[in-house]
Amino acid sequence: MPMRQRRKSRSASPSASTSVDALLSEERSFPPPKTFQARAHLSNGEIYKQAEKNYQAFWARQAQELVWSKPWKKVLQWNPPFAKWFVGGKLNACVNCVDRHIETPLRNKAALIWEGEPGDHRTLTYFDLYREVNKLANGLKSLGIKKGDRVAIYLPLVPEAVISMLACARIGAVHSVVFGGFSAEALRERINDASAKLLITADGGFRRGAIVQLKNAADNAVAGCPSIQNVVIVRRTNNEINMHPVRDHWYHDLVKNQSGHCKAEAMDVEDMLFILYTSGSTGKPKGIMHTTGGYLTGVNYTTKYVFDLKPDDVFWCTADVGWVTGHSYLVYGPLSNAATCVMYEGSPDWPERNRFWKIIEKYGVTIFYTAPTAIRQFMKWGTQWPDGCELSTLRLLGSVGEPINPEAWIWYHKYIGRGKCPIVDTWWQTETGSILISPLPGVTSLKPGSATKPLPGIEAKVLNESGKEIKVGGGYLALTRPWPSMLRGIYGDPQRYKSTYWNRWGGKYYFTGDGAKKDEDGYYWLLGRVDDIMLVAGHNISTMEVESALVDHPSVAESAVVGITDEIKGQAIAAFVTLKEGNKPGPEAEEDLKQHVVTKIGAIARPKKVIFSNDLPKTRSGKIMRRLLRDIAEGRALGDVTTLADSSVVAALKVKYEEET
Ligand code: 6R9
Repeated sequence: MPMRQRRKSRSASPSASTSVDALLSEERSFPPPKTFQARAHLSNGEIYKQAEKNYQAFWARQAQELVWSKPWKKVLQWNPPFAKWFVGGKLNACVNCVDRHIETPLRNKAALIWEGEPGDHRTLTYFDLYREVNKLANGLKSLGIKKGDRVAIYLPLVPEAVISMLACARIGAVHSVVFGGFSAEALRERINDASAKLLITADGGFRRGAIVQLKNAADNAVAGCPSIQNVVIVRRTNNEINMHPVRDHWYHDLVKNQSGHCKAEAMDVEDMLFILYTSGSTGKPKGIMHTTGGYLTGVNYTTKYVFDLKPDDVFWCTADVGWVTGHSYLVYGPLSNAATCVMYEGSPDWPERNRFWKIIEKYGVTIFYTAPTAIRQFMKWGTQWPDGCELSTLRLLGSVGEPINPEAWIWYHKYIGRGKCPIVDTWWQTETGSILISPLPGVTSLKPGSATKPLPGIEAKVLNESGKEIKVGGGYLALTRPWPSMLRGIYGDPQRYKSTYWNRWGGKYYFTGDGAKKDEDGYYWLLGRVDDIMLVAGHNISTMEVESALVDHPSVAESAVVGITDEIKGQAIAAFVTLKEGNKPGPEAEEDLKQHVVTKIGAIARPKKVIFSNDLPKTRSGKIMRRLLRDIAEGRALGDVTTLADSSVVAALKVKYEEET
């Protein structure tokens, strides 16, 4: 069993602590706006009842929304913890995302509206996408790629990233996308784990006006990857690169003379569609496997109903394709629904801090899906940036990746949604494939900070250590029956699949690793990873609750809270805090913040230390690495920092911490 889980199981289940109750009593409820509801796909709770009547029949109805080349025989074969959905069926993911639309008037609809960081711009219609994908699929075949082969993709956020994923899917190759911000070492480890035969990369990518040398990193990685036979390079930045005479091929040369038609493989429903590595905070990255039919059913269904997607929407999910959010809500979910997707290559503050709002204004974005870490960054920069932009096209906002603290929720609602857009706070994981806990925007009354309820078809429960359900109160979040887009395992390691997700309750339920609390209305409040629960003088306090209290203070932009060993209390609280621009750190500010937490939560949650810092260590997908903060706060040597977005942040923080304490 991995370290972090052993550590987790030592602490008792997170119980209802005063702070969440305080939050709940303060919270306001936001029913769906009447005008939104009037047009929504779903405007009452009927679908929940239908799904509960027979969940397998419900999922079968969702699967029927896809095109199948052969119908399935059996909806579910459940041999815990191994599930097969829509057994016997055949389909192709690329056909579902592209071909089926070009046989209709959707042929000329914009599929991807892409903007590069320097301001260049491309729009690909569904037909354009079809043509590009087919050419590349033929190109990959010409390099010997066949059904079942693994192809690694290491690209900036350019249309070729989407085209590459779909081209793999078309010929039945399994893609493994590695985020372009990862190092050569991280890329090498992932290529080798999957024994990928081919790598698709680029000369470089743009980030804050500079060129990220992707090809250099790829060369360094591939030097240690015996399985790679060919490397295909997209020309993006035009910087000089080394071309290996046999191994390397320019993308544009490869596709130049290929036919624009390539037969799509009829894939078995349970054939692998992709592997995606998720790092977690310790241990070797896990190659999460998703298969074709179940995954596509999950993302197709959730994109339509969670985002209330309509034919005229302009949908912008800001995630990179290197994360599961990019896979599910930039590629497979929206394209299988024939959506128009906005895609932006670069940084939100380039050349100015209003770049996102300018993009929304320019393309008339109607649905905007981003992460709390970005929202808190926008809060820190101030409202003058969105204020100057035309955001009136927006009709729905989404959040994913972390619990969104009520303060950030309200800010997002007020300054981006201008008070009229529902917010869907969507809880899910790389492992779950698609959104599982989320409001339905035309149905659910929202409570800021709560992901609300499991979607129709999903059964999630809050359990205690021994597997007993907690109807009202806190515990472990478990998924208590299979769902179509669930992971099918960890690549090459079935044992780790069992021990990581299925050991806690004797193989019966899937353990999410997250703590959650259910309130009297049956709403779920995600409390973060279970190893982020502190035990202070015998009370369970979630780091997220203290962070919420801190961010609630007008001077605070962001905070990360960790438990540190304390002789008297068992654990005490250390708070790392980033102040909004124009606020001064110092002993007075420290005392003020401690007092604020006492007022919001109670004396039990008073931080022992407040450490001011301009940056917090985050993974490249924006999640705060609390493990590293604990190392700093407890004076230990720093552990693995390879998945950090900026590793200098921790080193600087460590020095500062040691000076101050
Ligand atoms: C999609 C994604 C999964 C972990 C998950 C949880 C946290 C994601 C959340 C949320 C509270 C939300 N998480 N969404 N916590 N509210 N709306 O982020 O996948 O990168 O695998 O992370 O992220 O802790 O277990 P992944």
